[in-house]
Amino acid sequence: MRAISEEQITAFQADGYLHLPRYLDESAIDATKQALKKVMDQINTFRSEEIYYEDKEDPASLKQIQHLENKDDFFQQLISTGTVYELAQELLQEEPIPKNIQYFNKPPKTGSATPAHQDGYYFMLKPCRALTMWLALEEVDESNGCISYVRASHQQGLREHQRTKTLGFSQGITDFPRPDEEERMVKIKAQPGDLLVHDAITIHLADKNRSSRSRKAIGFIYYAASAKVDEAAHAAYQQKLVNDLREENKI
Ligand SMILES: O=C(O)CCC(=O)C(=O)O
Repeated sequence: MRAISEEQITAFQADGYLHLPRYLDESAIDATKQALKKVMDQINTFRSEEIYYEDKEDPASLKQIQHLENKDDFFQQLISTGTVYELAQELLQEEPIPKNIQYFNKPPKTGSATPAHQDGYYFMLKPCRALTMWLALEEVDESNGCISYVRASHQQGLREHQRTKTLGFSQGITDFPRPDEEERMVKIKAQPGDLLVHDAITIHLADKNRSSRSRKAIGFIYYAASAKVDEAAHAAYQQKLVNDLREENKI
């Protein structure tokens, strides 16, 4: 059975993103939250470069956990089998390679903005064929940092990026926004279970969380099997980032 329609595939190809309301039902979201709680219970055993806090000294400011697939089998299954994996296959139109399943939060009042970026910049793939999915675990709107996409930006190639001060989103587009990009920006409000999908070249960003609610989500990264990673460049980039963050006392 197809996860989505032909029209949705066409829209994804034209716009570089897709919003699938209530893609996962309430019971799937509950199961995800429970598995997340199990992961949180072991948080002290994870390497510091896999957990980011807005303020390292404040456990309530947890904002990101990397590689949930290695921390609980539930997440390994979620990214590599079933409806989410099948959707990745339909949209990539080839075999998806699951790479990372992440927890994202923007804690109330303190969750910082996500700078405008393209995931492909740090994926370092040739060709740059990959996609990211973003599953809302709670209500997300303009006040708590909903995701914005620049429509059709994936058709215009990768842009220059530079280091930002934002932990977890360390790269931002140098010359964003270009004149027409504000008009093409689409803010996506989401309900729990909504799934957003974007191409690795699509420009996206999110505001900070100004509300007193949290903003929890799960991110999935898939590379296309035909995309080859520049392993040496990627490893050097990751190592430099970890060294910089340690030096800055952020992790
Ligand atoms: O959660 C966010 O604010 C941004 C997520 C993101 O950039 C991504 O999933 O690629």
